Amino acid sequence: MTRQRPVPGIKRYNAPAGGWGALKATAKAVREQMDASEAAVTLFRTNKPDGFDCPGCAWPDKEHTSTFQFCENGAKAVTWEATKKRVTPEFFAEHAVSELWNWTDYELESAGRLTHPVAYDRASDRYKAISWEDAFQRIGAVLRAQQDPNHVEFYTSGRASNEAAFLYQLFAREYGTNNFPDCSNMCHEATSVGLPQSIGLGKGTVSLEDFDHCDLILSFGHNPGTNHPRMMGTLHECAKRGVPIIVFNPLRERALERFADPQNAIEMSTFGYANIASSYYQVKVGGDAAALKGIMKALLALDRTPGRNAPVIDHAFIAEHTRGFEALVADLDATAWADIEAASGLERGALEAVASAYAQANATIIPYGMGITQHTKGTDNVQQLANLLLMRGQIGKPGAGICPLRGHSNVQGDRTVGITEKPGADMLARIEATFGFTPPAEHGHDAVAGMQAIIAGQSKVLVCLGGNLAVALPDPEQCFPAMAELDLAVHIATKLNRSHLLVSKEAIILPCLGRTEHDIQPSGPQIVTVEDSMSMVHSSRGKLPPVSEYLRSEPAIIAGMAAATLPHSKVPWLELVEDYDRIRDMIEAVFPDFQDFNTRVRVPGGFRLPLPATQRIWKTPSGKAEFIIFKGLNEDPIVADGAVLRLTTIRSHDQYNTTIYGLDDRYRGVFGRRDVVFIHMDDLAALNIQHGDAIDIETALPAQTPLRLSGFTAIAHNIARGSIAAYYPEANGLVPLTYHDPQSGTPSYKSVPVRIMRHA
Ligand SMILES: Nc1nc2c(c(=O)[nH]1)N[C@H]1C(S)=C(S)[C@@H](COP(=O)(O)OP(=O)(O)OC[C@H]3O[C@@H](n4cnc5c(=O)[nH]c(N)nc54)[C@H](O)[C@@H]3O)O[C@H]1N2
Ligand SMILES: Nc1nc2c(c(=O)[nH]1)N[C@H]1C(S)=C(S)[C@@H](COP(=O)(O)OP(=O)(O)OC[C@H]3O[C@@H](n4cnc5c(=O)[nH]c(N)nc54)[C@H](O)[C@@H]3O)O[C@H]1N2
Ligand SMILES: [Mo]
Repeated sequence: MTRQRPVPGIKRYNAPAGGWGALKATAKAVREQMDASEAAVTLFRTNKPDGFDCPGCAWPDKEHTSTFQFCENGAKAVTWEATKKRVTPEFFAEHAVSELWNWTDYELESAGRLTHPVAYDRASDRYKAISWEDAFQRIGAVLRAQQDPNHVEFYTSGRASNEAAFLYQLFAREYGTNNFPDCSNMCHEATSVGLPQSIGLGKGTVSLEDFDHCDLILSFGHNPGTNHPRMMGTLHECAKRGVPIIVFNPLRERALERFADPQNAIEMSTFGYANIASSYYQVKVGGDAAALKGIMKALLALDRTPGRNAPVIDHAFIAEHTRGFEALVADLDATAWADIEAASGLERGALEAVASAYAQANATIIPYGMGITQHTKGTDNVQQLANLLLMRGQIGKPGAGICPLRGHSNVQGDRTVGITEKPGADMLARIEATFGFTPPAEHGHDAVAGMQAIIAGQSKVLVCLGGNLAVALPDPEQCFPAMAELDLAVHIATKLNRSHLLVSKEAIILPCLGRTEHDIQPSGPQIVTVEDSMSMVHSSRGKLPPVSEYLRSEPAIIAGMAAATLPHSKVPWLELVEDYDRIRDMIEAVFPDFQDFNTRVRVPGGFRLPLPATQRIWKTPSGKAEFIIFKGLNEDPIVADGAVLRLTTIRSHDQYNTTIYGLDDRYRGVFGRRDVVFIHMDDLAALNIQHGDAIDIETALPAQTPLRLSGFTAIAHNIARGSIAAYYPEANGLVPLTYHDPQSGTPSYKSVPVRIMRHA
């Protein structure tokens, strides 16, 4: 290999993931945000039976009863919320909104926790303190003045508790709309739409215990060392047990290669580590469906091999439990190996080896993340994972199943308690029976449709329960200016972000309690509840004093807005928030799966919601699990031009979605910067671009005006050929808002055809 010239901020990182590097990074997060003594106690309270649920990821804990599980990025999430820094009315008096606009996303959030409700004052271009009562009255007045309730968008980000989310959907539905853009629409919507068609359940089927019994893991498109760090403990145990872990990822992610468990005293003292992946396949960006078709085709061939005594395909399971297998076989037979190899970037032999490992395993788990879902064919991708599992009867038995890695810590729970733009008849009937009003049945907007309605000038009010919608969505050039045309934007938030600075005719920021803080209501201290990736519902109780006496809880804020908007409401808003047990009783009344909610959630570890597919009960229209065919092999339109690459957008190790904790991405060898694009060295050479050159990137979609991003730095990286990667949200300007999965509405953040050229 030729020696690369030095590029500022780019260094090779040779150590395993985790280990001492993780401990050092945690100490740094604590030092920068909190008092060390306070932090030790706070971190110790994370994911304890009587503590709070980690606001980081949705990976479950061993029954939420284990001793402290160390997690660097969980520590960052907690210290970021429990910071000593404050954004007060004095802060806003000092900094005009137009000045703050020029701050980076990192600087905005690191200014600290919001302490007071504030409203935008156009004359001074500043946010100014406002009383809670005045804020609620103003919101109520604008909402009541709308001609049509469908002109209002109610956005939810997945950190909201079940109690907050339930009240929020109730408020919007009594007001009269199903416009529920939700962070899940940018995330695992392909799972929520795809899996019900396949197996009659839009959630994962495995539990944490299943990982103790599996003998093969096929991992697709997720980066747990950064995004689900507590999963690394599980993968580490499986690897030590000798379970093969086969990884499909265009990038060589360090934590999937080797990991040193900071909980393991021997590994730490000897600088030891475990190899995680037994085989690592650098599939092309967007090439997973082709790879999966290849594995299924090879599996068929094995099954047809004369003289095999044990059948490779579970024909008995298929006959009893599924439909559509013959059509799948016909499609696989008609698909040529050469096309599979070209579309996946993987060789036939490699895919045959995976099929052979799968054929020998008794219990297989497939975990997957955004590398599968955020595509124009995200729903179809998810369904290919289900097909592969169904072929060997790997759903509904111990140690096997499908394992979507959810994003936000309660994104799954928010959907369970009614945040959906397409409500089912059952839920609507129960809301009506419980509360005595008729909720709207007409489908509302998801995230992309909601923003499109704002751009069209049709939606006039945006209420955000957390999040940073404008920055999280694709195409800021369209989204940012449209936000300024709204009549009103309301943001319920813990920290300042760019969406708050897109001030509309009126803009109000309402500061709320975070997970880590005490929530005291008239009946006493409250717990809230959340649902993790494995459908376990458990309680979360904040432990720290609130950062300001003016904060209110999310349920209290929603109730305040609702009471001010709906003077003749059928819902006793203010009574409900006096004691959250009352909200949970209402959740139980609307969702029968929450039977005995208040009792069961007080059992340490909580309870699991029913998952029919785990008992081989398929809640599909046919009553069977369905094989669903992926038509063709490619998701992107074929651009007949060898210079077209596929761009994927990814998270660094120092960020939580649009929250940037720091500018390093240690495991990928990037320090102090985020303006880079990862490219294979042979692709660089073919384009006559050098490692470290400044480049411009331009979308290459037929019949679309190209979107451009300029002045990024090209970095030679171990990534599949033909694929390039850049950080989210910096690269969102290259994702067209209209380029999304038609079935689930999920933007194609993980595959956009682009060209790159030397910076002009
Ligand atoms: N610390 C931290 N934790 C988080 C988050 C965070 O930002 N920071 N975000 C939370 C949220 S909301 C979510 S949704 C999850 C996200 O968790 P992940 O799903 O892990 O998120 P990403 O970093 O977007 O991408 C994951 C991986 O997909 C790979 N990939 C990209 N394109 C493709 C492809 O076409 N095929 C395949 N097979 N792989 C591909 C990338 O190389 C990357 O390793 O994490 C949650 N947890
Ligand atoms: N290009 C590209 N774009 C993407 C993605 C990608 O992979 N690539 N991923 C997508 C995904 S998976 C997701 S989930 C979305 C994320 O989209 P969002 O959920 O909208 O964004 P976040 O960055 O998680 O939101 C951060 C803000 O939430 C607020 N916040 C934090 N904690 C709390 C709390 O406890 N309560 C309240 N009320 N507010 C709080 C803070 O003000 C903070 O600034 O982005 C999507 N966008
Ligand atoms: Mo997400």
